[in-house]
Amino acid sequence: MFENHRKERGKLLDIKNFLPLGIYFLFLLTCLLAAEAKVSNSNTTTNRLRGIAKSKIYLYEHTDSDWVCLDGSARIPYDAINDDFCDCKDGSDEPGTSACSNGRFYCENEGHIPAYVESFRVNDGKCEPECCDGSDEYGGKIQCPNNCEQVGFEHRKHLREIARTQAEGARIRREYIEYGKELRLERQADLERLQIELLAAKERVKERKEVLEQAEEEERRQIQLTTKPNVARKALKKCKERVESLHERIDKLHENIDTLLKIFKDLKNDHNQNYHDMAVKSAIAGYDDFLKEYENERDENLPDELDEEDSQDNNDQDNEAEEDIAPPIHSPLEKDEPSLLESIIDTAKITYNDIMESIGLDAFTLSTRTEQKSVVPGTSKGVLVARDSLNSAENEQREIENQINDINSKFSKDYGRSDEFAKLDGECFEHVTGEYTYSLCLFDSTTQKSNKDYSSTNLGNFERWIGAESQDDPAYYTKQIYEHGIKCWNGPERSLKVTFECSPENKIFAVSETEKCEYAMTMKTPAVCTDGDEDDNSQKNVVHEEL
Ligand code: MAN
Repeated sequence: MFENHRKERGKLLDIKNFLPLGIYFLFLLTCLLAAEAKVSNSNTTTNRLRGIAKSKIYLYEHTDSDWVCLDGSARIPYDAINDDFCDCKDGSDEPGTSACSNGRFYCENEGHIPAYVESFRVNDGKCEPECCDGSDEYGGKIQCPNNCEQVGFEHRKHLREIARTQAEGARIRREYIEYGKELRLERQADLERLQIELLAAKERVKERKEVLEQAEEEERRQIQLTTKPNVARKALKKCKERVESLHERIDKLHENIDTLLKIFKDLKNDHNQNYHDMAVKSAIAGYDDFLKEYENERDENLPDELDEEDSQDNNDQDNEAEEDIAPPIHSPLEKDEPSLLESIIDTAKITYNDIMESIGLDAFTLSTRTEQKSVVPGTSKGVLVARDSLNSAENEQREIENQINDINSKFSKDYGRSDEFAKLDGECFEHVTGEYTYSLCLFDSTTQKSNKDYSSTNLGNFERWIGAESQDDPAYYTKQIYEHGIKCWNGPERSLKVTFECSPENKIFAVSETEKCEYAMTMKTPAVCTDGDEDDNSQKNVVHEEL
């Protein structure tokens, strides 16, 4: 190919061999050649520099020696630049034509911003949007208008809008940072206060445990005091039951006697006295004797009055006995502690009862205070109050510990270089796509909900920041990963990566499933907006076109 170019250049040189044909023709020809050379030189210069950025023109300077490809892959005559024939491996000899597949054409785009398009798009009959000046279509296949003034105007307007939203985003971000700082200070103060409160709460629990132990000890003592009389009371109850059944038996016998007496009375009144039956007379005499004795005996024992007293006694004792069987859980309002005098009397009564029981006179035992106040373990007023008090102290301690754990877990979260994400902790956002509604609760979890049956699938829980390897890299706080979501059938556990982009508003911008059960989300947030005045050297985010 290099030879081809040399050959072209040889043909031009042969033209000079015609000069010796005549002075007239020589003069005429000289004038024509001079004129042609002038036009050709200016065309050549234009062509040679076509598609080259102003800043790169020095690389294409015309020298006496051959021109060297920018990658050094070949030496070619200067005229071979932009001659529509590709000589250099890097395509650098054809910046203004489509001859090299790997070349780039530079559009000046005056009034807008310059741009490069791939060489194959030069003179392809299409106006490239990147070349608003139409310079890529100089071949004549199509006339492309120069729109750069208008395009540049729109572009500058767009840039101003971007700058405005970026500045607004950065302003909000500064508020977030302020919020994060205050929150950290508040939490620090809360933590210090809670730690002091925890010490006091622990001390309270310790004291109340001791009080409960004392109350339980006192209760045990009370129970011991009541155990012995209770045994006696149970024996007494059995005796009373026996007495009752004997009373019933006596009543029955009285009834029988009354029946017999009535028979004898009838016999006495109705028998025929004229018969002088000795057996009848003897029976009537026996009846009279018995009746006299029976009535005397009944008068002496005054059975009705005795019965009444007995019955009253029985009732009283029954009540006491019932209390024995089901000892009362005495009211917390009752006075619990016996006075010294009461204790002495109780002790005397117990001793007296022991003696009476040992000689078989159980019915004459006396009830004691401790009997009336018998206690079920764990139910005495002292124990109940002490236990309640301990429970409430333990609850307070637990509550304080929970609050401390909560704060510590928040402290352990990385809210960004300047705590700019603290404000968004736990905030949830949704994004509806065709089939699913995705939601993201920042620093927590992310889900995919079916728009058909509303079933919800966990896509993962917050793991860490992944914007860059190092935390010092400004990009570090631009991406998060949520992992260990519900396992994909025949696949991995679901996971989601979020990329944050600057915007004054918090919103999920897009979600896609890049691989099966691996999701990518773009979220807009002011938390990553900076305007160059950042004191924390955060990354300067480019606001994306969607703004
Ligand atoms: C559900 C969704 C999809 C996922 C498949 C995998 O349909 O979670 O995003 O690709 O399960 O089976």
